[in-house]
Amino acid sequence: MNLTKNQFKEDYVKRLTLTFAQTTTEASLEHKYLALGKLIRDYISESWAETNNYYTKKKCKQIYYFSMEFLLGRLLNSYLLNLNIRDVVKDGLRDLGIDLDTLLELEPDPALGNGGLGRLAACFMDSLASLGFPGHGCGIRFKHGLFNQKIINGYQKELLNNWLKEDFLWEIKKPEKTVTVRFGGVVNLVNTPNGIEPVYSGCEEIDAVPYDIPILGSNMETVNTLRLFSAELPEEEIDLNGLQKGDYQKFIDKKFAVEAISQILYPDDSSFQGKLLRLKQEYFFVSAGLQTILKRYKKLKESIHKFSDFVGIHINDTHPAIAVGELMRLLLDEEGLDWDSAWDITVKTLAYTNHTILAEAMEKWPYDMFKKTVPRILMIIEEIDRRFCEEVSKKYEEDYSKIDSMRIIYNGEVRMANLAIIGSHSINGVAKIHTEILKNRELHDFYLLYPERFNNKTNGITHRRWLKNANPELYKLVIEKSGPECLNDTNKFINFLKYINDDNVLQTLDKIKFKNKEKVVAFVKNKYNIDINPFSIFDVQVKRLHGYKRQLLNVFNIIYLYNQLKQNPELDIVPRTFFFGAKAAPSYYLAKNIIKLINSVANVINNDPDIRNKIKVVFLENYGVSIAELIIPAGDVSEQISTASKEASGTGNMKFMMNGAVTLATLDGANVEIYDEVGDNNIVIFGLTSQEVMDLEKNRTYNFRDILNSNPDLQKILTQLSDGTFSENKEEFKDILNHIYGEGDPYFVLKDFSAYVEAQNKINTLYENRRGWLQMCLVNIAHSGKFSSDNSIRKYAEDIWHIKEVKRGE
Ligand code: 26W
Repeated sequence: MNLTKNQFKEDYVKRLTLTFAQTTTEASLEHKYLALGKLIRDYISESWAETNNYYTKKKCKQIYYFSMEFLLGRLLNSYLLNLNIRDVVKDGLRDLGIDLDTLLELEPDPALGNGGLGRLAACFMDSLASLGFPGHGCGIRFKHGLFNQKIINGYQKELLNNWLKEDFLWEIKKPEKTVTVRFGGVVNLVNTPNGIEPVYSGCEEIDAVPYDIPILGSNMETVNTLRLFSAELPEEEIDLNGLQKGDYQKFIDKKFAVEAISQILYPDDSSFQGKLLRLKQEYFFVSAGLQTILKRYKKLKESIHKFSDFVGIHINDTHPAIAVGELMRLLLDEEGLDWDSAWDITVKTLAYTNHTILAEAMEKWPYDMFKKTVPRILMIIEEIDRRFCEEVSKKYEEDYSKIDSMRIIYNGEVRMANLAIIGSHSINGVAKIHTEILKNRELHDFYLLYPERFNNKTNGITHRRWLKNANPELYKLVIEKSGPECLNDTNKFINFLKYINDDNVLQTLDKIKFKNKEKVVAFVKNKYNIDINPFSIFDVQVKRLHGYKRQLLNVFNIIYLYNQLKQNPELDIVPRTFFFGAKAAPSYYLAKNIIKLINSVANVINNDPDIRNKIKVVFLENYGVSIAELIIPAGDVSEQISTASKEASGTGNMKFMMNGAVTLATLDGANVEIYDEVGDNNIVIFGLTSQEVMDLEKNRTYNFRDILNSNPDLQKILTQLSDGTFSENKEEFKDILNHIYGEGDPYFVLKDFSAYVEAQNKINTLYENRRGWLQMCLVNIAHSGKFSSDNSIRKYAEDIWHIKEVKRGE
């Protein structure tokens, strides 16, 4: 937008005075922040209304991205950047004696997601709006987001996240757009003059109250909507439940049970637990979202048969897969369509993305729980299942194993992935290798049945948040050198390659990285009182803690290095600082035990004078989007070391690459594509391949003892886990030891250990050649544009959603 400094100052002072009846000198920092936020909201509002009106007027096909999680991160700085007024605002505030960066730090970071899946949804929202696509988000307004992690004596403690403690600036409550969601009760199908109709009795009805957050595009005209629903007790219920009769307890219990639905985000992204409340959450936002979409559709006055020409709905993993049943219900019961028409519309409207192949994370609901909670949906799913079996048996005749593997209801469970696949016209994985594994192994039978539905959409990240906002100096350099065409097309980052031999550019890169590292040094000193060396290699592994992500492999190498340095303090290595940031699911004991190990190892190493500060270990508490924005720009080495075949894609790998780090990786997920882009000389690859892992798993031929017996270094490390080296309590690391000795090292940590140590040595050698290292960083940055979520979204738009960019002027 066009805004002069003086206009901004005038607007700001006015906003502050009108809202808080204070001048800039009297106002508290909090009020200064709030006034700025409210002013920016004003700036956005007009375009927001215009965008919506335009979409309706032009009847643009709109996409709704249904996701249980949206890990947005702070929004104020993004809004300023996308409005292109950050510099004006910063200067204007400075004139008023206010520091913008201090205000930005006051914004709460809404953590409405666990990790990769939720952050991907947020990147996609940004790209949709920035490219001018009509695409909105739909999810839950959790009162409490992902827990805040506190490390106490090395252990993870979970504290309640309370991001709504102060008003959240960016949401607008829309009570008039409330819809009703129905749970439980009994449904009977009765014959009426209008045909068969479901009659409900004894159900529970809940209000889904929408809160809208504007998603502002960098194109400065599109403002899409993220609509999050909150569960409330309907007003009539308050009466019925006895407020007037004085029966307060009953009322309180009921209100509590209803509001529970949007109280808290499940913090587990590693194992499916089949909890009733989670099923209710899923149905709650899916039903509310679909009802809203249908209401909007009615305003277009188009035939319901054309629904999928105007609406596309994307299912982000299986969490919203119940949409298949709910959309069928709405079309059959509310719109009065026949089965075949309803089914045709449903499949054409829905598309599904798979984000994991870990068996323990697959959603399978107990049949009885499903039936009690959403009886009408179960009836419909049973009919879908029956028809599906009929169709498949025509094709495969008596091959029952095929039918059993694909049908939805099986063994007393409702399998949500199967439901999503059968009810969608498109099924995609999130990286080439992941999609291949889906087609050839996990979902092979489905692939044979519906080959045309399967496609790959490699993940991406928004360079606006992960470069422009997190690392503004590097962004400036890339744009300046690679040309303005980069602004609209990150593929043009590749022009940066021209500077591969330009010493000035290489030195600038070096300086920018160093400054970013100094910021981290100051943060770590201030927060943990640990001194770290900005000249050391910043080796970073930040992501959820999970066995397959193998933080354990990283720690084992650190212990190995420690042992080496103890034996030979003169050992010539480049100083290193190992950073970890990771939350563990509260009930995931192995993961929590690994956090304790990292902290215990850190404590010993950081305080051992023999080590002479050659290595340091830092655990960054409460890793989330905000910490990521600090640490990723400072990373030299990006640790992407999952057991091959297990990480669907990864997106941290792309963020580090874009910020000029060298990837140390297995050939897993999108690492494979990063490798293909930058080539063998600009990445360090090690370890088992996916195929090798899958073969070992299939043949069950892996025996960790074979490795252990021939590797004294590993023997020593495992011994140290129970001999008092890292903890006085010799039982301290029993979950880790059991993971190796009891479970047989399921993620091949020991198997890949030597290769990893060798790869780390290679990093050391590469880093010693300063110029060569900087050239690698440059190559990585230049190729990172390929992994912008703008590219991913363009492909979703073209191949799956069939939507076009909207230019309002035209
Ligand atoms: C237990 C319920 C559950 C199961 C799976 C909750 C959450 C999940 C998610 C699907 C896990 C997830 O976040 N997957 C990650 O998705 C990213 C975005 O596609 C990928 O980059 C990661 O590789 C993948 O692990």
